[in-house]
Amino acid sequence: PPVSLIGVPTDVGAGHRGARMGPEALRIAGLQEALAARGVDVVDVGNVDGPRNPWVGPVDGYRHLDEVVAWNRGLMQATALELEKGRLPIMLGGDHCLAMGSITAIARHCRNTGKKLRILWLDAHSDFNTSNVTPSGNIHGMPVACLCGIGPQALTHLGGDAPAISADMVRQIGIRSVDPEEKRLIRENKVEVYDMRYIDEVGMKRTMEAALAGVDDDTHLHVSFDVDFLDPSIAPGVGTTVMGGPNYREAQLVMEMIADTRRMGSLDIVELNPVLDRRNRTAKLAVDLVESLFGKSTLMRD
Ligand code: DIR
Ligand code: MN
Ligand code: MN
Ligand code: MN
Repeated sequence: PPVSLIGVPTDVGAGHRGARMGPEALRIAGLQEALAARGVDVVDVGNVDGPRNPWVGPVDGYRHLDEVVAWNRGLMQATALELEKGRLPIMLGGDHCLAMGSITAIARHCRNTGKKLRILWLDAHSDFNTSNVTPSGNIHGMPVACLCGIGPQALTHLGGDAPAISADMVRQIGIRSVDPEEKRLIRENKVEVYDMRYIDEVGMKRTMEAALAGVDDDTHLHVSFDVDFLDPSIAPGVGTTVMGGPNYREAQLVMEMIADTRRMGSLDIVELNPVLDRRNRTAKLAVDLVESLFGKSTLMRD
């Protein structure tokens, strides 16, 4: 399908400032040109607007809650608009709190069109914290919980009714940093997690086969790609790096196997922080991986 790039220059959900520059870094790394070169019809619709980052501490367990809500309302509308046009939205983040706005719109679109929703959450973190267990108050650590209906009313009910999704739609891959109480919530809610130990023991190919099991012609596949999923040695441009992530070849395989399903209907690229990067290499790597998501193979295959 045709693609729409939506810039979401927010870092109000993060613990570091700079992810607000992520959309420009991805543009400068040539995302639109790379997709166009693959024959994809791609337009850049520009940036969603939202409040500035007040850079203050948590209130009742949440940092910048009002600002996070405002950004996500705007993004939810922008995402819905592109989906209604039959286009595949790519969210250029921006911190991972933006997945609440994008996925709330995507889940509603799926309900309206009778599609099943499968969400691949590629991340070092589970992002399933709540206000009473978060160590930081940073809302980018909470979007999966909020989407599943656990969180502040303003975020759980972004789309009107809650929950926006059910936990059984989610597959988390690459996980290696989960806070102690967050672990309990993940178990309670039965989120399917393929952590790094699983990937080490079973291999990335079988991990992806498991995560994609059941995806069929009636499935809308949403990929929420937190670039801290990648090993920090290849992706230094993120605020919360965690050692021991997938290497370049494993990441390529993930993207190629997603491309093979031909079911990807939307994509978030989040947490890219150019302030922490070296010569924009993490953005360039993200573009390289997105090319694979759109069918560019590293091998001589068709
Ligand atoms: C941590 C970090 N679990 C928190 N989360 C991050 O603050 O909730 N998510 N970095 O991407
Ligand atoms: Mn559609
Ligand atoms: Mn994340
Ligand atoms: Mn993360």
